[in-house]
Amino acid sequence: MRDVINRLIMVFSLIVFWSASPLWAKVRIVADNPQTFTDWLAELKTEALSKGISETTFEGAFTGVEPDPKVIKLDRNQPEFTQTYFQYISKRVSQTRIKNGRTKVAENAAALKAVADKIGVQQRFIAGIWGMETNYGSYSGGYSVIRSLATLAYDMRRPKYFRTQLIKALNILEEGHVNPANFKGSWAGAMGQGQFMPSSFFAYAYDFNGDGKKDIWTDKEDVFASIANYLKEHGWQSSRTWGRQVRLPEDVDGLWAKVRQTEKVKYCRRALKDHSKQYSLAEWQDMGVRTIYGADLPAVSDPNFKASLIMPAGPKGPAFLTYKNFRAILSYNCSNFYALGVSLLSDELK
Ligand SMILES: [Ca+2]
Repeated sequence: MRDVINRLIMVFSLIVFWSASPLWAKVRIVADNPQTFTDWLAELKTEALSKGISETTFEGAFTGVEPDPKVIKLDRNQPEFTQTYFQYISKRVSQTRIKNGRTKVAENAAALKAVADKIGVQQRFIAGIWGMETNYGSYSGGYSVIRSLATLAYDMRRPKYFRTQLIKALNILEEGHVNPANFKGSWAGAMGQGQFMPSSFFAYAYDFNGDGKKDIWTDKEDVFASIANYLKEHGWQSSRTWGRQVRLPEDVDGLWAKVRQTEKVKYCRRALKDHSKQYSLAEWQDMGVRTIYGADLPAVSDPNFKASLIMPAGPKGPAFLTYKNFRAILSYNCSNFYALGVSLLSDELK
């Protein structure tokens, strides 16, 4: 028996050693699919043509396209999220980004105002997402959307998800929203100045200037309207803000024990598991929570207006009450650091 166990331990150790070794990493850079890319592409073509993609669009999109080893490498080596809250915020909401943001907001004042008025999302939040996603459109990724998505769809890690995105990307070309030469995005296929995946494009992108194209790559009005529409469709309230930094009563642990979430979080778990239960501002006031300046929390007449507490740097760090709009920002990217980044940047762009 002991012999068997020892043998099992040895086999297990070898597996662990092999999977952690750099040699393995090197081997794995090739896409993980027993089918050749050519055969795979032929099957994809049949599917695409049955879904309304023309032969011309398909052939145009795939001429000379091979899987991109760089994309596979990036996909395999996504770093663990090890930044602390303060490291993240100081980098993402830097003085440079705030300063650039004020310039960009001033330069695009007319377009931002027109979009904000029509869609009902305040300008500073549109600019906040724009700034966090692509540094106000200055960096939206230089990868070919088709090549990246084809690589990830051909590879076997999440083939189904990326195949769907790839077909939708072909639909974008088919409908002529973007010049194929400009069809660029992040290595994972997030596109344009607001970094939409192709499925989000069809759900939320917005043709604001009415030229028949949802141009989230080069048309500022379309970019802003698409970001705003995304938030709006995820429950944005134009008369409210994201939340606020607050001062907690002395017994933080006692408060947290009382308010912490005890039910199972059903969506955006990665972020919402760290939120307290939701209470009205009057209830938070009763529990001793005040504004960061020590004043009473504002009185809100709407009984459905609730807020949840987060402490992104732990009980000794800053505390925030977050409102419904904060959850709309989380729908863009399910990360409290990200949503706080957008929120704090927006506050600076008021
Ligand atoms: Ca347009």
